[in-house]
Amino acid sequence: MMEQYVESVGLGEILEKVQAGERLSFEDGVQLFDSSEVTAIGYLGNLVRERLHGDLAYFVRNQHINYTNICSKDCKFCSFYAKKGGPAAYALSVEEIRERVRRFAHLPVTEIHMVGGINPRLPYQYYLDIIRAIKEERPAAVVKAFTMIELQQIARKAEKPMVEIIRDLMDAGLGALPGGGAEVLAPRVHAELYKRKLDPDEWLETARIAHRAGLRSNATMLYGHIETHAERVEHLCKLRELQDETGGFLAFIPLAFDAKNTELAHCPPTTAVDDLKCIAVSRLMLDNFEHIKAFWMMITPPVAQLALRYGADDIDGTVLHYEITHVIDDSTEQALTMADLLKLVHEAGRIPVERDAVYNIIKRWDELPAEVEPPLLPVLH
Ligand code: V47
Repeated sequence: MMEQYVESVGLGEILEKVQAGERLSFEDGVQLFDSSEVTAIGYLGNLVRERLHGDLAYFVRNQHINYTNICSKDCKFCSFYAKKGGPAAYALSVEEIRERVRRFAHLPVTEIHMVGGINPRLPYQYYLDIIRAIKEERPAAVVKAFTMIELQQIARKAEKPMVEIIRDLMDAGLGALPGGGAEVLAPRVHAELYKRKLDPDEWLETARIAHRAGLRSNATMLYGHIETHAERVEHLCKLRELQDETGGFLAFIPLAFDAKNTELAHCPPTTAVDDLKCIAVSRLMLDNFEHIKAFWMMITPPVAQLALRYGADDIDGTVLHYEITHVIDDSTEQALTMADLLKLVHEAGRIPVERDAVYNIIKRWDELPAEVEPPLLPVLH
């Protein structure tokens, strides 16, 4: 039935490739994004998702820390960095970072996700000290910190080669890299939106060096602004190529653009159809990525729930304190308790699996518990 429907909407050849486990081409990716047949695209994404993960859906209990919002890069899509009329400038001291970790010491957090702006005043030692401080407060947690552009800044401050600072950071306790800063790996988008940051080749080269040094990372794509469908697919193909080479990527996360308080305020919000297509097409194109994450905070919990049937196998988790898009205006603030999260996953016909930052499995929730212990996790602020 479903197969006939997929063929009838012109996606028969792609279906055959997916069934045969064959790699999709650049043109296939563009055809998928150009199609409005989101149910057919989701069916295809789900075939791959279930082949890889069956009914499992992963989540993590994490805390986000943004160590500074001072940034010299002036990206047009960003509402987080301190600018006139925007949020007040700050840079957390090592002690303040310790405090932030201690604030949630009673909760079973296994991942600390830490990123910040490119703040030229922070010395090399600071980056090592903040990692060490977090590890002292939470020795068992994986510290997933610093995007490729931050690594470049850290290397500049250290006046050392990238590979050496990566080793220093790993010695201090860095366990993985988050996927931010990739934006859209296409020269036109780089020139128009984030020209002072790493260009696509530099981002990929930094990821290559990190992966070769044994540091695994995620990768993101910021969609829903000026990018074309072809540029999205270019982004996915570049990541797929690097993954063939290094195998260092853990998860891919499409990030829905939130235009509020940015220079691109005229961009309409992304739609559920586009959010679901991004999930499904990335699942289909990134045949060498194990995990596709639906970041519920950006696409809303209901759409993230559907994403678990469109290609996503991961829902990020009980994010504590997210500032990148929730700093000035709280109108989009959402809350998801641990009980909400388990219900959401279960209702989608999936089995919630708690994992750490590098996908070690912590606990499988085959049945929904009557009560969740330890306490329900609050989310955000
Ligand atoms: O690189 C910036 C994006 C990223 C906006 O690795 C925006 O598990 C939407 O990378 N609207 C940082 N997005 C966040 C990030 C991330 C998030 C969740 C999980 C993981 C992971 C990584 O946020 C930036 C940029 O691409 N961003 N401004 C905005 N207005």
